[in-house]
Amino acid sequence: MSDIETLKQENRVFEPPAEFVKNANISGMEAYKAMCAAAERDYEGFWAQLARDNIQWQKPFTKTLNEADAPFYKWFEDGQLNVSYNCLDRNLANGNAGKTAIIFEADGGQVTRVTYKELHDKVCQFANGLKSLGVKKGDRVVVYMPMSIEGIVAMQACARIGATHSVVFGGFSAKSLQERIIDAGAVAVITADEQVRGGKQLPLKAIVDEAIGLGGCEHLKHVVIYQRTGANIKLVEGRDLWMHDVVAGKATTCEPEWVDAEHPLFILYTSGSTGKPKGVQHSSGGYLLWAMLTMKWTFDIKPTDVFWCTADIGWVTGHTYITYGPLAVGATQIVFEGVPTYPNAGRFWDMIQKHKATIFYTAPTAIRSLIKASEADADVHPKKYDLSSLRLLGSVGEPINPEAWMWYYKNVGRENCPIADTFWQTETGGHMITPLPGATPMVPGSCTLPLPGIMAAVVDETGHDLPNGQGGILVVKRPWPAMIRTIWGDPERFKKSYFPEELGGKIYLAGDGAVRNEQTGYFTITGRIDDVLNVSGHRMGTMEIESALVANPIVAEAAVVGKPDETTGESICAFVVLKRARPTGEEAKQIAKELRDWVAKEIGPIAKPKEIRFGDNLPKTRSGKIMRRLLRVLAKGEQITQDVSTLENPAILEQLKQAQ
Ligand code: 6R9
Repeated sequence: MSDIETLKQENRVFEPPAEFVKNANISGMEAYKAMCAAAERDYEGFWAQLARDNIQWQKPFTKTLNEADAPFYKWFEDGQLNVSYNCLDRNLANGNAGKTAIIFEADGGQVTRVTYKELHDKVCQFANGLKSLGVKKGDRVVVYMPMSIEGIVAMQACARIGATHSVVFGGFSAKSLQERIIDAGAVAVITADEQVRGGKQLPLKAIVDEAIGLGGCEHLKHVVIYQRTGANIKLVEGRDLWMHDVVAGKATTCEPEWVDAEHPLFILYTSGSTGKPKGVQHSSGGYLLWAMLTMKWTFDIKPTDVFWCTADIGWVTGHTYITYGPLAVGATQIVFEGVPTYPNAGRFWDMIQKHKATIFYTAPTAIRSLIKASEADADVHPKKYDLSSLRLLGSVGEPINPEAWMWYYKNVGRENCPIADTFWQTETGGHMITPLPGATPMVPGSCTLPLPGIMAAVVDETGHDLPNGQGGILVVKRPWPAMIRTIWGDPERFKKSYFPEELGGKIYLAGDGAVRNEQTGYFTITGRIDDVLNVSGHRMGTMEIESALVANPIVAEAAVVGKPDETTGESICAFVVLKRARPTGEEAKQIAKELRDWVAKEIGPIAKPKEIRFGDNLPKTRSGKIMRRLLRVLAKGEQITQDVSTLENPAILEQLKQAQ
């Protein structure tokens, strides 16, 4: 039975623990429904009130939502604020100066703590340093950093001076980095000498050099390097500077640059259905508001919590739930440099025990791999650790299958912690559909109901509502403050990708399929409806990988599809036609390895196909379209039962059936 089939029959319901409900920020379903009703009644008034109550505005806004230029919506447009001020200075003023902001644990286990005052001072010093280099409001700065206090400092310092950051995940290749530096028109790159993961030192600065060496980065003036390992690296005179030199002697105060609510706080590149990644542009005011509200609503954050989001700052989850959300609400959070399996697969549980984490937010792929590891080695089973500090769990990045949900609930949460299965996207800025831990009865595998103010729906291809029980496409019918503002440099693509004419041009197309339960109306996400794969919670465009493959001189054609994978959710399967004869046996293995390494070099190791199959050709229609749906069936190892009569070359299917 497929996961979707199991889910349709999933009827286990888990009520939130009574004790949790009693103390929750949103307590009980009635409270949730009342908030939803308030948003329905007066949509703008609902958001305006929240924005006034949560954000410290330098200049209050008078207009809430401007729809004149839809879908280029504007929120709180005449208000002015500074995001870093809201995350740091506000906490100094309200008694949190001496509170621990970050508990940083390095790969090797060393722990460093910084208070809100210390973090504020570091951010101000670096902001002053960036200013002294000539970086100013509106400039773009690429951040290519390991998980570190300094990574957060770099992002916050950009926000402080009104520079727009674009974080590139440390696993991306020189070529991917170069493309992003060019697309963003960055004036500076902030990086580290190396990163440390799983006991290994991996280069970062050398990759920056390689990226710049590929050309086209003339707008780039500075490379600032955080010294993480002390490795021997080359410095380019007049361009490269150590972070410690940039901050040396700088003042620990820095007047924030007040920006309009719509000022772009960051650009974050993500995969879409074409080869070129999209620079998702976010605002300052609306984004910050949602980061704060979802910390309060979904994570029920309280002053005494120790919050831990295991994401990397290179992904949106690390932006909203590490760099911005937790700080804006004055929380104490854990930041982790390493990987869940080093020095052993008990690392997460050990850290929860040691730092007394109360809220733990991770990805299904991590949970599934830790289930496997704890089955192989009882010593790393969560039961072996004292996890009694936990009161709430979260999941993000991909659908969590009911089996993994149950394991997480029983073994990590000891049947006493609600699980927030949070559905959202880079484009949405924060959570969209999720149980509220003190209100929503949970069903394993369902992200349940939209947050108050989020008008999510399931519709057909023409934008008409579908009845519960019928699968369709997931949309959001009204704009919300944290939504994507545009695709950097490509407003037309923004409109086409997210507000297609077929749906009327004004409702947001998420790119996922969904179905609502007939009785409860609960949402279950059925997966992407476009050519985007989700591998270990990382978004990868099939076209991106195909372009990388065909860029190799020996490749004539390539088609990439997703294949269900027990641990990573989906895995990448590539069908490749070479310019020479189809290789078999050892030769095929050898070439497959070369191509895998090639993709790692072109995009990054996360994009490496797990499987590569060679054919004399690909299955095509008479008009020459590759029939990917047939390739998906072949990748799964299933029999083709679909109609193949439109296929020009049916014989090719037999050849591609065989895995190498
Ligand atoms: C936050 C993040 C977005 C895509 C999204 C969907 C999948 C994320 C999910 C989920 C089912 C969940 N996704 N959370 N699917 N249940 N709780 O992951 O952003 O990297 O942009 O990925 O991830 O397919 O469209 P991003």
